[in-house]
Amino acid sequence: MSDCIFCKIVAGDLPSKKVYEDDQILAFHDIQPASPIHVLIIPKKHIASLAEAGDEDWVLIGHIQGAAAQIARELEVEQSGYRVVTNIGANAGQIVHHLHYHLMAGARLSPLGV
Ligand code: DGP
Repeated sequence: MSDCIFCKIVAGDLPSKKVYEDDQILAFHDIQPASPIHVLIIPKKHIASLAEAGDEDWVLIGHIQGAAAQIARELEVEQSGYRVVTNIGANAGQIVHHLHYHLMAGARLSPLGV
């Protein structure tokens, strides 16, 4: 999508601090980190959110989850713990409408909730 920030990052039209990349997904540091380590993991394919994912996307989404665990290992936060979360829609605070998983670590994270 031409007006999607994350599609522009995938295309290389916007810079990012890459952590991991393969033919299907990209991971990079969040520009506004909410924790000492805050990485975004996205599919290269434009999917607006988990709610818009189709049956054909589940393998890709599983791959993102696996990559999250691998990245956490490489960032050496596996032992201390980390969070992987995706926001869907307004109540969850989704701002960028390209599916992304936040990998957050490096400090004791606040509980999920309101
Ligand atoms: P969400 O609220 O779940 O839609 O989170 C979007 C995240 O994306 C937010 O933590 C800030 C981050 N973000 C927005 N624009 C950019 C950008 O251009 N580059 C990077 N690296 N992160 C961005």
